[in-house]
Amino acid sequence: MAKAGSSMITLYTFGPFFGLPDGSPFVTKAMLLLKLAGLSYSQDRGGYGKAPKGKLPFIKDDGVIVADSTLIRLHIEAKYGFDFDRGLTQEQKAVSWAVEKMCEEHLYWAMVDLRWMDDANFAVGPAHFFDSAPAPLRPMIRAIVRRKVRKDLYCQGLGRHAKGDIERMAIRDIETLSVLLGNQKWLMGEAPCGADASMFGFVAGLLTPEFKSPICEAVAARPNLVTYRDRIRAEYF
Ligand SMILES: N[C@@H](CCC(=O)N[C@@H](CS)C(=O)NCC(=O)O)C(=O)O
Repeated sequence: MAKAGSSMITLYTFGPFFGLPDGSPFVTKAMLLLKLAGLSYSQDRGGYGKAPKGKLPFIKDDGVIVADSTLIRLHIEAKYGFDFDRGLTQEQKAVSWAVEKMCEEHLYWAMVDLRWMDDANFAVGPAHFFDSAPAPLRPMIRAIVRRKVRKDLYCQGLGRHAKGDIERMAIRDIETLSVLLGNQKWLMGEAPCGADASMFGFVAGLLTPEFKSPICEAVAARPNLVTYRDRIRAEYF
């Protein structure tokens, strides 16, 4: 079992955007997983072009590459013996896994839709991901990537629905998070579990004031989600 502090871990990120630790909820999740496990890491913003699965995050840990935030979690658990869900009952583990995957496989796509497909949100948000590209090429790069994201949304399925329907379904996710969190500090009580890393990434990402959407308003209208974001941000970032 490797000891925390004995390894060199590099986390490949997009970089901080919109006042968030990273523009991506999955990268933010990986950061919080590493922090919760007490592992120090360095960040490298230059990894997207060599990402083994074409997505961020991925890590390099003593030369071993692990791509995907959930596989990073499993790697930390296996290599460092850190159990993110220690102390949880089987039922709590099952619920927290379901919550995490609701965020990542459903709410995420609603977040992509509101950030990328709404013209005003795109202009204040993802359009800036390409600010470092040469000015004459920027409009073309923005249009190409936006077209790819539209196609991803269509292939995933959520992008086939009307905007109002996407919003109604995403707000059900938000209600679920708020009800399950209740008055607790963390999703499953007094201590963080694995799903909190993911939930924080999405709650924080939806609370950024830049983006205008009923989905973001639904998060902002739930004080327990706002204080959850504030508390974790203050303690870990
Ligand atoms: N299942 C992956 C999802 C990661 C993901 O979707 N990353 C997005 C950013 S939020 C990405 O890198 N997208 C770039 C692309 O699709 O080209 C994980 O958990 O790490």
